[in-house]
Amino acid sequence: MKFELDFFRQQGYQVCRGVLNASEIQILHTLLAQAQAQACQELQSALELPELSDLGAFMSACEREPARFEALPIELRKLLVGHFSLETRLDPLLWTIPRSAGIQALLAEIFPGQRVGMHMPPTARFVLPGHRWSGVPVHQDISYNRHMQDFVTIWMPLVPINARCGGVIIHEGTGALPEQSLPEEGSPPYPLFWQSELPDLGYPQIQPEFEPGDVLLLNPWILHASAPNLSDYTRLSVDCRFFTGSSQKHSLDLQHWQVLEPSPC
Ligand SMILES: O=C(O)CCC(=O)C(=O)O
Repeated sequence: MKFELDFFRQQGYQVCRGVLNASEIQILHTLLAQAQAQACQELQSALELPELSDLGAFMSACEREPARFEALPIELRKLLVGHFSLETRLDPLLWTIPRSAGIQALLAEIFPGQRVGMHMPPTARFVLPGHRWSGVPVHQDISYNRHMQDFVTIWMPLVPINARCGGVIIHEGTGALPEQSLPEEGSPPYPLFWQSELPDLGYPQIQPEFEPGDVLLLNPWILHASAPNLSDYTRLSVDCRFFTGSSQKHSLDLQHWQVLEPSPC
């Protein structure tokens, strides 16, 4: 498999089609669909919700009274914003991604001749229909990932992504912007969990469509945000960060398939 990445180098993002094969997609989808069912049960029972559909009302109440959200255990807060548990993110089945021939071909094109690591653990997300609280506000990946110098995000959905089941909104033309300063904490809109939203600089916004197996490459500077899920099915996706050089957090060595301790500063 060979990829032409000139567009990525110029624009800071690119959609690559058919990177993961059907059996890789099946492994990842099964893992995350089971984990999502379990996460929903956990949320319903921990929050004592009669129905899962009461989750929206619970989150709206937290928006009116953020202290209520902040008082919850961190693992519960993460589930509420669509982050799978650490146990799921550490599942070796997620190594299907860096072991995939398609992903390896992409990495060889992005980092030619270089030794590549994957930040551990990868992020895996579920976005329940209409659950807007799982949406990451407009950001640059650099501001969430200061522990790696040279990295690329590979985002991949495990369900079809279209105008209703949204994936990622890209602010086209921002791939070479310098790092933007975050607005003062507390300035509106104040997210429940994420860093404050970067201001909209007026660039055109696009929302690519995907089939499972397609992936999105993002450089650390491009402005992007989650798109809402207006469909009637849950969005399942994984985002992995691959880097060269050292990392000050745990990573997966893609040559020896070992998890490495953080490098000293
Ligand atoms: O999956 C999402 O909704 C957001 C992903 C994202 O912003 C990222 O991977 O940097």
